[in-house]
Amino acid sequence: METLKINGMSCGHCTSSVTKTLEAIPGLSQVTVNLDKGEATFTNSGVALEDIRAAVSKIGFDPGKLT
Ligand SMILES: [Cu+2]
Repeated sequence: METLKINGMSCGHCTSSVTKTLEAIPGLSQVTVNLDKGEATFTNSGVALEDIRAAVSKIGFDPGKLT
């Protein structure tokens, strides 16, 4: 599992947007987004971090570092 910080989520709609966006990326699975922690966790089979960060930015959130 990898964990990515995601800044800017403020409610359940935000978490579901991020969840759907990450689930739509081929290669990511078991996506869980935690609003309180501001984090997304997922299993990544070979997707470049920059591609994941770009997808999150595109829908208006600020992706941080992998932790
Ligand atoms: Cu929201």
